[in-house]
Amino acid sequence: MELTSTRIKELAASVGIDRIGIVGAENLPVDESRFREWLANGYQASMAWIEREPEKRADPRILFPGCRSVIVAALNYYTPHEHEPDAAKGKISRYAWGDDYHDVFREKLNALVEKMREIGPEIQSKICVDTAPFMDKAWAVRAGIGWLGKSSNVITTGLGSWIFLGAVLVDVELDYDNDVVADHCGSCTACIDTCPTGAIVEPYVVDAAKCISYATIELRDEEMPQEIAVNLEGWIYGCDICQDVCPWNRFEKPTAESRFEPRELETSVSLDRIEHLEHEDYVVRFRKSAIKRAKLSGLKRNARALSANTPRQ
Ligand code: B12
Ligand code: SF4
Repeated sequence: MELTSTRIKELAASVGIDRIGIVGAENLPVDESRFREWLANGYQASMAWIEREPEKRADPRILFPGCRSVIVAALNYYTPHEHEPDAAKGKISRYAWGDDYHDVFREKLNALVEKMREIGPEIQSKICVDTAPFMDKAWAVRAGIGWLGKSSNVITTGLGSWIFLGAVLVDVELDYDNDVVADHCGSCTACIDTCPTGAIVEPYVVDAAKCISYATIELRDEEMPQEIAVNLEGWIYGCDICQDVCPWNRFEKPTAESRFEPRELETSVSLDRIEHLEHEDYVVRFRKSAIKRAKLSGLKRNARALSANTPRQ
C-alpha cells in the first residue's frame, strides 16, 4: 500500500484526531513578518523563550532538515460542562480541565506516525506539540483547518475554537490541501469588546502582557499587576472569555476523548483550598495536568489576587 494523503487522513481519524490538513513545507506562512512585528512591539512580555531561534520558527525545513510536508492536526477538547457561579472559587480554563493535552495529543500523533511507518518504514518525522519552535496557528490556517479569528485563536466551522493544534513534519512529498478557509469573523468584534483587560490590541493581535491567560499561567512574578488583578473576572488559571463569546463556539461538539473531562468533576477550584494547599497535595491533584505550568506559587498568587479583588457573598 502507498502512503497517500488520503490514507494519512484515514489513519489520523482512526487514532482520534479530529481534523487534518497537509501542506508542502515550502509553503511558509505568509505572516512571519507579523511575528517579528509582534516581538518588536514587546507583546511577548516575559516569554523570552519565544524570541529564541526565530529562523526555526519561521521555517520547518530548518527545524527539521529534510522536511518536505507539514501534517497539521487539530484535536477537539470541548466537554459539555460549565463553570459554577461561585465567587469563592477560581475558574480553570476549559483547555486545562482534564489531562495535559501535550501528553494526550503527543500520544495520538505518535500512534499516527507508527501507523504511517507500517506503510512507509523509511519515513523520518518530527512531532510538534508546543515543544518545538513551530507556529501552530499560522500552519493550521495554511493547511485549511480554520481561520485566524480576531481573538487570535484558530476557529473552525464545525468545532469552533475549542481545538488544540499540533503537527507532524515528514520527509516525504504528499498531495496537498489547497483550500484555505475564508475568514468568517466578518464585522463581529465580540472577543475584542468583551476582553476585560483590552488584551486584543487590534484584530488578530494579542498583547500577552495584558492577557489574563498570560498573567495566570506564564507570569512568574510574585504579585499580579494590579490592572489585571482587578479585572480577573474569577479566572485562576487561563481565560476563556474571548472564546466563550465567539458566535462560532455555538457549534461546538463534545470531544470523544474522555481524558479531557474535568478532573474530580471540577471546572473551578476553591480559593481557600489553593491558598492553603501543601506541595504534596498539589502534586497529587495536578499530576498529569497542564495546570502544573503555573506552579504552586503561581496558583497561590492567582488565588490571592482573586480573593483580594472579588467581593464574597
Ligand atoms: C505564546 C502562546 C500564548 C501566549 C500568547 C498568545 C498569542 N495570541 O499568541 C498566551 C500565554 C497569552 C497564550 C494564551 C492562550 N493560548 Co496559547 N499559545 C502560545 C504558543 C506557545 C505560541 C503562539 C505564538 O507564536 N504567538 C506569537 C504570535 C505572533 O503568533 P500569532 O497569534 O500566531 O500571530 C499572528 C497574528 O497576530 C497574525 N496577524 C497579525 N496581524 C494580523 C492582521 C491580519 C489581517 C491577519 C489576518 C493576521 C494578523 O500574524 C501573526 C503571525 O502569524 C502557541 C503554540 C504554538 N507553538 O504555536 C499556543 C496556542 C496558540 N495557545 C492556545 C490556547 C488554547 C491558548 C488560550 C485559549 C489558553 C487559555 N484558555 O487561557 C489562550 C488564548 C489567548 C488568546 N486570545 O490568544 C492554542 C490555540 C488553539 C487555537 N484554537 O488556536 C495554541 C495553538 C496551543 C496548542 N498547541 O493548541 N498563548
Ligand atoms: S484570554 Fe481573556 S484576557 Fe486574554 S485576550 Fe482572551 S479575553 Fe482577553
